[in-house]
Parts: sequence; C-alpha cells; structure tokens
Amino acid sequence: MSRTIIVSNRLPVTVLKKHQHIEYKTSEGGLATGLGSVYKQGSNRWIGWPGIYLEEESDQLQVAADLQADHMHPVFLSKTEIKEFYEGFSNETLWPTFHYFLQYAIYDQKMWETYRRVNQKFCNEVMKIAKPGDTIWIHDYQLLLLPQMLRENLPDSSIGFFQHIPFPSYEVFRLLPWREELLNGMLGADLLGFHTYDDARHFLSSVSRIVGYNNQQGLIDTGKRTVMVDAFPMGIDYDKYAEVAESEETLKREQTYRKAIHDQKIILSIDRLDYSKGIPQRLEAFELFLQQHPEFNEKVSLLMIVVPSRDQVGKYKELKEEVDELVGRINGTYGNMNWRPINYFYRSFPLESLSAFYRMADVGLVTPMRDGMNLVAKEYIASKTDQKGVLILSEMAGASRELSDAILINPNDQNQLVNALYKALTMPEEEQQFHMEQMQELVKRYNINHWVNLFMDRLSYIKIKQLSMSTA
Ligand code: GDG
Repeated sequence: MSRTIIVSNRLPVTVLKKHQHIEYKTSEGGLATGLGSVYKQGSNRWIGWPGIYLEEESDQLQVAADLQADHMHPVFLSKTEIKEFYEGFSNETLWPTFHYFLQYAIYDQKMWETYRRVNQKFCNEVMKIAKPGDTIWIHDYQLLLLPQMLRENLPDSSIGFFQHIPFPSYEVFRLLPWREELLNGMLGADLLGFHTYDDARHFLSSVSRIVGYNNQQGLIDTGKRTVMVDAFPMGIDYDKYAEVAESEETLKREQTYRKAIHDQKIILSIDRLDYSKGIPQRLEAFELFLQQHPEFNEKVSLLMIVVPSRDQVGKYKELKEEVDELVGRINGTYGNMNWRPINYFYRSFPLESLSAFYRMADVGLVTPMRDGMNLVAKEYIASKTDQKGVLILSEMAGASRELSDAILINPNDQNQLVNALYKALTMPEEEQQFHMEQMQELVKRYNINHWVNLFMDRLSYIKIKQLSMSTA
C-alpha cells in the first residue's frame, strides 16, 4: 500500500534531555496541526530533526524508538552539521537572500558542501522508509536539494515541495553561487508550491533564465517530466483559535492582564526575533507616533512579544541588543510613573495567553520587511470573536494578498505607519466590524485543512496528467 511521508527540517516535536532523562514537547504550530491528519494515518510518517544534539547512540536509539510509536522518524545532526547546515547555509545564506537582506548573506563553500551532505543524509533516511509509488511532501528552504535526490532513487514517486518563505526575484536569486544546483534540486519535485503568485512567478523566471526551461501557465517541461508550479496561500486552524479565544482559561488571563494595564488601548505585535520582521522599524514608527500625538500619552501602549529564535546566529544577537536599546530609550523618554509606552516580553507564552493578548488588542500591528505569509495576522483575526479590532499589515507579507481589508502599509514608510496607527486607534466600531467580518470569512474558509487538501489534490492531479502525457 502506498503511503505519505512528510519531510521537514524540524519534526513537530522537540526532544529535551534533562539530567539524563529524555523528554518530549510536541509542537502546536500551524504546520504540525494541519499535517497531523496526514502523518498520523496508517503507516504514514514525518521525517525530520528533533531539534537537539544527542551524542550517545543509546539516546538516539531510545528517541528513534519513542518517536516511531508516534509516526515520526528522526534525522540526527552532528554539531558541525547544526552549525554549517542549519545556522550556516540555511539561516546565514538562504534566509537573508530569500528575504532580500543581501548585506547579511554569507557565501561559503564549506557551508554549501555541508548543506548538500545533510540533504543527502535526509534522502538516505527517507529511503529507509519509502517505497516506489509513495507520496513524499518536502517542506522549506533547508531541503531544496532533496526533491532531486529522492527523484533519482524513486523515479515514479509523487514528490511535492512547499516553500514557506518568499522566493526572491531573479536579480536577487542569481547572486547565489549555487543557484543552478539549487533550482535543479527543487525541480526533482512534481509540484512546487509557494504562498503567493509573485513567489511562484519569481521562481519560474529564475528557472527560465538560469536553467533554460520555459513554462506554460506554471507547467515546466524539463524534457523528462512536467513540473507544476502554483500558489497555495497557507491558512490556520481557524476553529481552534476562535474556540481558545472563548475558553475560560483565556478569559481569566485577559481579566488579569486588563487589570494591569487599566483602560489603555493596546497595540499588539508578536514575532520571532528576526530582522525580516521589521521590529526596530516598528519601534521607531511608534516613537514618532508618540511624538506627533501627545494626546495618546497614557492612553495607549504597545504590547510587544518577541520570541527568542536562532540565538546562535550573530545577526540575531545584534538585533536583540538593538531592540533592547530602542525599547529602553522610548520607555525612558516617554514613560512616567503611571505609564510604560511599551510592554516588551522576550519569551514565548502558552496559547491561552497569546489568545488573551489577541482578544485585548485594539490594533494588531504586523509590519515585516518581508514575510512568506505571516500567520500571526490570521490568528489575530480568528481570535476576534466580537469582531472589534483593526489589523495593520505590511504589504511585504504574503498575507497582504488575501487580507485587503486590513490597513496595508509599506514598513519603510514611517509617516504612513504613524497615520495608520492614528486611523486604527480612532476607527469607529462599525467600520472595524465591517472589515473584520470580511477577513474572518476568508480566513475561516481558506483554513489549514483547505491548504493541505488543495496541495495533496493538486499533487495527485499532476501525477495523473504526467501519466496521460507519457502514454499519449
Ligand atoms: C515561517 C515564515 C510563514 C509566536 N509566539 C508564540 C507563538 N507563536 C506562533 C504564532 C504563529 C507562529 O509562531 C509564527 O508564524 P509566522 O507565520 O508569523 O512566522 P514564522 O515563524 O517566521 O514562519 C512565515 C510560516 O513559516 C508558515 O508558512 O507564514 O512567513 O517565515 O503561529 O502563533 N506560539 C505560542 N507562544 C508564543 O509565545 N504558543
């Protein structure tokens, strides 16, 4: 019987080793929830790194056995692989390049070679499980070479690939010394999915200029196979966010938090600590807002949740210092004994707290410089069960293509952001509800299950099309 195998850099679980004792923390992230219905069925599997360096073989064996019971298969990485494949090539070469932060990109041959080796390692692990005819769905930029590596071993399998981050324009992508190998790696898939049509268009343009394959309406003829390229905007588990927002635990937390901030209006931002998320730029715009609108002193505060991320990578350490300094300066300049303009937390919170923050927020402020999709914007909408609240959203986030009822801004335009904040904070309730309702309908309909089903259906479709073309 054919099975479906999901492959991503990270498994939907984190392994922790505390005092010689192994513990497991399952991920509640959107991808884990959405794909839960797939990898937990029958003999399906999820293959990926469990997020920890385990030196001893006995630990590795134990983890592999424990995870197998939950339909997961671990790929263990050495310290060098974590440094050069994950922190290095994935997050210091591909991540900055694909997010247009070229000044941060490092081009290092050794890191590239480790990247290729680790992709081969993932391929070997998949081959321990996969059989001809299986469906394999690979996720994200850490595994760009894997589709072709698997294709060589499994010529007839259905291989899908989804990229969660942007795909840059040809003029940016061509800067990578390994551009051709990367594209050929991706082209091993039958279906390549991106969040937006622009990402798909950029990919098709790079394929045509670098590899020389043209396409017709997203179908690339490689001479051997037809590869389909399309946009699949990822959704969230809408019902889960709407339900948690109404749960007793969330309401209790909301009450406690509201007491602490009195009757101030709340502007909320939630992101991983990442330069692509535009955190310093957002802080500077908020400072300008305080300067230009003293009538809001003591009446509004920015609740800023920053989740630690990639803290071993140099640029992330620098960014943390920059954010700390800016928050200190703004609070020091504008705050008083009764009022702290920015409530800043550098840690993660349980879902019920997050949900209480979403409920309390008069304004959801999502201002990335560049973002594949941005699920926080969609979670804010799903949590607004009373339909009050305004979303300010960067045009540079994939989510802006769908959420045209948000106040859309260019995150580089400080004045526009200041005006958007003023507009959001003074918007009549009826108008808020009108826009929120429109966005809720869309986010509810195009939810995570819709996304998974659409991708899987399209993958079967292209496979059938290939077969009919080869027999015609
Ligand atoms: C990549 C792409 C694309 C955040 N803080 C807490 C917490 N979170 C959760 C949010 C949300 C997720 O983390 C962040 O997702 P985003 O989509 O905003 O951003 P990335 O992490 O950069 O994800 C992005 C995504 O992949 C999917 O394709 O949209 O563009 O960069 O779900 O809720 N969750 C909890 N506590 C926190 O403190 N529990």
